[in-house]
Amino acid sequence: MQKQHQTFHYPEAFRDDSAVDDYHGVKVPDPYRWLEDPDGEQSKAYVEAQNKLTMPFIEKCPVRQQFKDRMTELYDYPKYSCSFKKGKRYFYFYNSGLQNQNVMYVQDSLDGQARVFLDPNTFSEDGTVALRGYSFSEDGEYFAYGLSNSGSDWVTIKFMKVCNQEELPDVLERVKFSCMSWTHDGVGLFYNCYQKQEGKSDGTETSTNLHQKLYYHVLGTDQSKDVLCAEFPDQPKWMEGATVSDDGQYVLLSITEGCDPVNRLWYCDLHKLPNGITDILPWVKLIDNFDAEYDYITNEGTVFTFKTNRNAPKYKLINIDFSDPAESSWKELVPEHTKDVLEWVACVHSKFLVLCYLHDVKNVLQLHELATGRHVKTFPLDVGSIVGYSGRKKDSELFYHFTSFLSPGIIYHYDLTKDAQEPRVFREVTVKGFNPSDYQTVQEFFPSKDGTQIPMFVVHKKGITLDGSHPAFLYGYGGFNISITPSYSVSRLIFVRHLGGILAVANIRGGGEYGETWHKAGCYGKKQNCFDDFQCAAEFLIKKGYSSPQNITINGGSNGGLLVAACANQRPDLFGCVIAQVGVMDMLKFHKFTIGHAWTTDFGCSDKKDDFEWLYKYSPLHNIKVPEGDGKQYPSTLLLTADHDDRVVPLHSLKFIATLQHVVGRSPKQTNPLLIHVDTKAGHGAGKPTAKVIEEVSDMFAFIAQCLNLSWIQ
Ligand code: X98
Repeated sequence: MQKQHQTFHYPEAFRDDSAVDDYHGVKVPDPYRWLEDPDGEQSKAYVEAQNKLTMPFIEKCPVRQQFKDRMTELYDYPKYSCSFKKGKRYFYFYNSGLQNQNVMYVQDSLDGQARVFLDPNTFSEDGTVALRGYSFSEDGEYFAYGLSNSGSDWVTIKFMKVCNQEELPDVLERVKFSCMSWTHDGVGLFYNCYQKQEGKSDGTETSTNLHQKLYYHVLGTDQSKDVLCAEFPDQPKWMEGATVSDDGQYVLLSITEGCDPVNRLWYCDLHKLPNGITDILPWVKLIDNFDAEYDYITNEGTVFTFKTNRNAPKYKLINIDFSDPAESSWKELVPEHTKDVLEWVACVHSKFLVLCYLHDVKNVLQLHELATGRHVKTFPLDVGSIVGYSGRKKDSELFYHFTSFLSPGIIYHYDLTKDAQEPRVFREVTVKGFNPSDYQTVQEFFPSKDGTQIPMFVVHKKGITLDGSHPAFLYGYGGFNISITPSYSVSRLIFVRHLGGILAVANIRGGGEYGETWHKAGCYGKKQNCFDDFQCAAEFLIKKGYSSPQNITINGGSNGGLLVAACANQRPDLFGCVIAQVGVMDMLKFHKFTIGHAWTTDFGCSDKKDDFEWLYKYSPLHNIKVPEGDGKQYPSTLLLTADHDDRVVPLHSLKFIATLQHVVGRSPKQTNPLLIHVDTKAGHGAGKPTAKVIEEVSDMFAFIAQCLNLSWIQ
């Protein structure tokens, strides 16, 4: 099959030459500023025109239907979450295979009959209403749950009586980035919301989210009667999550001012409120700076256990006695590991702690004693990730959910009352029609530009020849302390199985793979490290004979969309195809829209001169140029975004594509497509219905197959 060379007639986009911003004396044109208004007639027509060009291109790719059919077939396997106990009942999530949303089931015992408890599929025809957060009252008799529409971050909280699944009249609106924590008396719960803003709030707006507040809602009352418990009028960016302690006596307030793993830690002793919760709480400011993270684990009386990165970038456990809170009196319960990152900790069966570590991007699960921190046992685990856990202080059992590139999922059950026993496989799923033993996962380490060793997982068919002929799908994220651990992806495995591909996942800097030092090595003025790491990943794949430049697709979403767009600008010669999903593209303006201000902790902010200088150097929108050299062109590019993405608003992708098509798309040597698809009734990704997930991955891999000239291998 010959590669199609096609001339594209990109939609006309008006260039407003009068739109120019001044950053510290530097004039920066912003000709597509009008695209920042999602409701403008011009913007709407522009989106429509782009979709009209993109969708026929994708739909005519011969691989599109084959991919979709195979995806529909292979994705149709049962998916379970860990079971968890609330009050006297057990609950779990289940998806029979292709249901748009996971269904919550209830059982009276682990082997009792399961009944549907909450089925979000009944909330909309097309599956676009999704469950976003939930919380049971301490006795398990009341259930609060958040619903979000079309993928937006906005949430409506509703309530249900558990015994008869009776819907209660309480409704909480204007909720976003919210905690949900009940007081143990079952009277009500803490949650967060924002003041009413001008205009719409359905997730298609771009207005900034400032002045988040903490409220207490008393069950059975109107939201207008909710008690304001914390607000920070002088600190518009502060956000605050409340957690009621395991013993019900305290409420802990974790205050953040962005996405960094640091927080203030205030608390209130609920026993010292003679009239209950009626006003702003009398907070005790235990930690009143943003120097480190303090994550509440549990407490025994006034002795509180926290996971912290205070002087410990790989995290450790400490005890702070609230009756003697001076830092000099803090006790180290489990010291920082020399190499492994302590990712999360849970208290279980009164006296134990479950510690989950990340060891070279693979999870390790351990049991320790709460009283001493002593290591009791390490749970047997294959190479992969723990993607689910349940088991609280008052439970005598725990469940954990394991997955990896080639294992769709195993849920283990461990009964702590029977300590001689090993965890048993509680549920194991297999995917019919896909034999994992035909494939292998290798963890490679390659040097980046500055010599730093970067890990990368590579998944491929066993026995392939490393002759550079294979198409590679290289994924990365590189930011916000987020670690990209092994995961099972049907669409990527179809790429490996039916398009002869190699899957590569690079654990570049900016993530949390080796703790806070690794994260910070990809922040602010060091953001270029992320791009260097990713480009070196591609060069390594080429050097080792896995692939070759024209056969490499790079993919990332959100901060990873920024990553792949910046890399395409910097090294267009290194990649054949770029798929940037919901990316941050305008690094000079991201802080102005919705929750963008919270990302200055990784990116910095163009309001500051130093920050402006490094942001301007790599901002995808501001660094688009025609690749130098005869016949050299920009990789085939597909941007994906959606109308209800209020995390990374679509204007980032729209301004980027307008500039790309204007600067590069008009060059006669540019025959590779430069396209965008703007989905409707979809957001940043959370809660996306299965039907939309299948459409999206089919579009992506059809585009790759078309642009890289790949044919379907039966
Ligand atoms: C966010 O922007 C996360 C947004 N966000 C939350 C919640 N709390 C937050 C508190 C402070 C700052 C941001 C917060 O979602 C939250 C709380 C309770 C329940 C649910 C949510 N993130 C970054 C992001 O989306 C990185 C990952 C999280 N980005 C998009 C970074 C650049 C592109």
